[in-house]
Amino acid sequence: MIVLFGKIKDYKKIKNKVEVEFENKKVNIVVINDYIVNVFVPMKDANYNSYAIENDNVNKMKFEVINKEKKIIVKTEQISAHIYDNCKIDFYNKNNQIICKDYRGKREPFIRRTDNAIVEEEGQKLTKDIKKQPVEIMKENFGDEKFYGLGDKTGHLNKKNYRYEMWNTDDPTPHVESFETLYKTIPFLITLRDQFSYGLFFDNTYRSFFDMGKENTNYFYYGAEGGDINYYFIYGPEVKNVIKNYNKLTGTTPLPQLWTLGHQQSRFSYDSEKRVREIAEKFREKEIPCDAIHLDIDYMDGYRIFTWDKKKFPNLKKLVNELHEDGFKVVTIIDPGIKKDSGYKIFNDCLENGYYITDKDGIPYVNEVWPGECIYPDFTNSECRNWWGNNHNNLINLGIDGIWNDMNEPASFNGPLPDNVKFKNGGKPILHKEAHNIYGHLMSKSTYKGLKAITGKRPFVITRACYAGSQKYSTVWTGDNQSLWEHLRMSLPMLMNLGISGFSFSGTDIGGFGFDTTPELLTRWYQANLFAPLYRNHSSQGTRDQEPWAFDNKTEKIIKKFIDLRYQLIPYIYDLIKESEDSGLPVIRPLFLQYQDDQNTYNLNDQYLVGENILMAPVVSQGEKNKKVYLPDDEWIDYWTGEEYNSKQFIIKNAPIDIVPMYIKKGSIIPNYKKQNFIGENQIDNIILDIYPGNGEYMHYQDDGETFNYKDGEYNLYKFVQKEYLDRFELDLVVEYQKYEKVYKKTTLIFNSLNINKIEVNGKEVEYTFKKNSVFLALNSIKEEKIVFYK
Ligand code: MIG
Repeated sequence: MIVLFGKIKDYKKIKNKVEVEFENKKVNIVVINDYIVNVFVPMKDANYNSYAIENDNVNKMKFEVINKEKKIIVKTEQISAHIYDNCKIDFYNKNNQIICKDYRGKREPFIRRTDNAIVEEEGQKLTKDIKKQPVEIMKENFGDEKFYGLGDKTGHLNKKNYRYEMWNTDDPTPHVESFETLYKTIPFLITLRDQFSYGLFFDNTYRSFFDMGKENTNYFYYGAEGGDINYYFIYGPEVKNVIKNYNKLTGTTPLPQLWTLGHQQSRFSYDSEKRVREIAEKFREKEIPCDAIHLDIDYMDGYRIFTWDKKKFPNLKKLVNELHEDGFKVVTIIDPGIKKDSGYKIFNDCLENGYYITDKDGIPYVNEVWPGECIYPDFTNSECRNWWGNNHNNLINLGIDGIWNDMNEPASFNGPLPDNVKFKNGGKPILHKEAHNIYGHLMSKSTYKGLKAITGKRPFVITRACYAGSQKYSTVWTGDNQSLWEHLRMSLPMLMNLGISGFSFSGTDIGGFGFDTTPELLTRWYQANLFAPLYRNHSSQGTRDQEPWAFDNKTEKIIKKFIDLRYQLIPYIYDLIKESEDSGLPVIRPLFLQYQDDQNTYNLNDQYLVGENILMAPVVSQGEKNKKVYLPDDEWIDYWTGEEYNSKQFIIKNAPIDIVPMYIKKGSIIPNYKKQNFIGENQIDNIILDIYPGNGEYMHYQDDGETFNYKDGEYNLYKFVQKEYLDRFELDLVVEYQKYEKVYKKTTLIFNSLNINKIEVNGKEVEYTFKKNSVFLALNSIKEEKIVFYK
């Protein structure tokens, strides 16, 4: 079906909405704020309820509607949408520059000159072209577009000239550049042009497609197999502003418990109490920090979710208790499939209450997953979601600290779920083809809410499948990567694109999941993902051991060095996640986010910024010992040597296996903790400020790292400001806000300069020491200090 809109006949302004009437169709242009306009054409459901956008974020807005000959202009303070016949819409900024233009021509795909039958007979994979979709939006390419976002799709940072498909898919073969689908649906595209940037959020849960100029370089388009034309145009001009506004729509990543930023160890599977104890003991014996151990599917009784195997784990409660005493948290996996077994309570409950999805005749739909034949809970049903959430009670009573959701694409071993499988969806039934891409989203939402209700703490949920907006409920990992250098390389653009697509809390399986890792690859992975908020080593059944000590002493020592460093820097990562919660900006950032005018950053796949202060350029190739590093427009200090570099240059950094190229922006103040074997090993009463002399400001956040009390104001905020003068540096430590009682008792300043003759604190000269290349100074708790470092 092709919508022929026809000519504009009339329009009506109703609150924030302009209803434009074309000859054949009514279209809603909704002004969300000065930067965001929603284009909604009801094709299926005029009263569409978004799964991604859950807050009622439409405030009353002032905007103009101008009726010109042949067009209607909807104009906010920042942008205007020009609406023409046939529902062609062009967006302009307030300087009247055209930002984004509907393509007026027809689709003209390139031709594949091939005989499909022969290709298939040879066993090669056919790349199928996308046919005309019932929902399709085409935009003109001006030529200067770079495309980012879309979550963790394979390939490079910049998606220009590539095409992807949104259909949550579990495909265990190695994820390579030619993959068009993966586990997640995050239909948010960021376009960066030479002078400005904008985002397009296509809120449609059907199988959908994004083509960034692959089939024809004159246009890009997105489309779906069903649903409505429903997209949000989000203007920058800064990419940061696009991201912030996208997060306003879909929600931000909430502040997690502090321990979740620690190192985590997983394996498919640690499948006995004995093995779990061995692993835990090894970490403590070797003093390699670790905060959590994950139990993969084999902890369960015949893969029945919410149960455990009494033979392999005769006293799980005791085990968890002991692990807690030793400073470990325990995370268990939960899959959606419920084993068809009349002696199994969860199955019976699900059946009795009708909490399952059905085939077209209303009979429970059955497919196979790990437990064998299974029924699938209907997460579109809120009662089912509550029930599901409550089921975690058992695990929480055992002391389980976090839940890892897997297989929720949903995956199935016996062919895909048919399109016509039915979901209740709160009285407005939908079919699988509409529900598929939100299955993981709703599962993790239900898990989050359940955990929150049961524990009162900030829930820790990890999910593999998700939809836009799942960041409110769950962290994500990128699924089954393999121990391949190619996958280490790809982990960086994946983390960066996830970050700018709303998912600040993410990670990849460190060391690689499938295939056997090598000492060098494992080490480089720990380095490259050093700041991935989810810092978890995981590997598949049948692969070689992959724990930090799985190889030789040298490898173990180097890995330990980096895990130690991670723990030192956790307060910096925590500050950044707080920023994610407040503004939506991610922890891991592509360089163009900060240096948008710098062309050298547009295709930088193997470097990232952590917030604004740390630049990482990990080695991601085997045997590489010299890394080309781009330093953008600021002055940078080599973290390892203290050498200073001027901006806007490429340098070669010598990076033997025990070094990851890491740079700190001049003027930075990086909060550190003392080394711990796990979060909370010692009461954290000492904050260490690692200071890189220059001009700069930093806000540091502190709270209990566990509860929601911070929402009631129980937190502390510190502001650190440093200024450089000819003869001195001045550092002001200020308590901006203080309602959390466990304030730091000690403050250690590391001033990274040797050029100091005298230090004064609040006008009084003080003693200090030199260590390596820095000055060390110990203070008590921060009240309001002015520290002057005389050159
Ligand atoms: O079919 O639970 O991505 O992390 O170890 C494989 C077993 C099922 C896939 C997950 C992986 C996990 C594995 N799971």
